[in-house]
Amino acid sequence: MSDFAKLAEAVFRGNAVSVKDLTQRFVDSGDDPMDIISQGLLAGMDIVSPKFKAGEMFVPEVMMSAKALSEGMKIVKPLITDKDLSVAKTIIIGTVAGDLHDIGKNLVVMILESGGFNVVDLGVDVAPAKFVAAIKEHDAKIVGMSALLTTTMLNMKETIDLINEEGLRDQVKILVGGAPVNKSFADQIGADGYCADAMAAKEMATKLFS
Ligand code: B1M
Repeated sequence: MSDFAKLAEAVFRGNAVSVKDLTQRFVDSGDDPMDIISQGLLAGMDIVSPKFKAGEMFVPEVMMSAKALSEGMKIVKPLITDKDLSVAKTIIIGTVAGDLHDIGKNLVVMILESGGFNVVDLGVDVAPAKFVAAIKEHDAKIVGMSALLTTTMLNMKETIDLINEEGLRDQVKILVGGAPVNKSFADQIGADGYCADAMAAKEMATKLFS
């Protein structure tokens, strides 16, 4: 097994200690940070994604892999130059106003980051105006919203309405997700896509950016 494959394997296994150790060793031996990310860290998540989709891995295991990956990313990210990071790949995400659930949203954030996206996480209980301000500040092309309550999912529409009113709708694609949300609701409120899970969010974002 090549050394990068060992790093990918450690990510897949969710072994954060090993990921940190191997990543640091690659950095110390002068490997290109982008190679460490693409051939090691992200390659590990590429093993996870299809297994999660196929029901061969479950949420806690995926979260361990994503956490392990983020430990490696913490080491290499400061070494990446601006030219490596595409600003066009910025995604704003948050749990909508009135809603404090963030486990699923955090998983989505980790998976999107593992896909190489620059994710601006606004946290929970995010008011429509805060989404709008973040779109303007980061010149984002994708906005992701999460809601876990049947009451707060209505705030997704409030947010989309404000994005419309502010004249930003043509600039952004809007993806929604969360347990009570489905495709028909997403269509009804004028979102561009419904994501059943974190992998779907990554796939849709990848498609929208390509
Ligand atoms: Co709450 N809660 N909760 N809760 N809670 C639910 C959602 C509920 C279904 C439980 C129940 O009654 N059976 C129910 C909602 C009922 C309804 O609306 N019809 C409920 C309720 C009622 C409440 C309170 C009102 C309870 C109370 O205080 N009386 C309260 C509300 C607080 C508030 O938000 N204002 C409340 C509080 C809490 C806790 C704080 C205790 C805790 C949240 C902790 C936290 O998030 N930090 C909590 C939890 C943990 C849950 C359950 C048990 C689990 C949710 C979860 O984390 N799932 C939940 C019951 C359930 O769903 N079985 C429940 C795991 C997570 C990985 O899945 O979030 O669906 P999920 O995310 C998935 C996808 O949906 C998708 O990808 C994720 C990963 O694959 N996805 C996205 C999610 N967001 C996305 C965004 C995207 C794309 C995909 O953007 C592009």
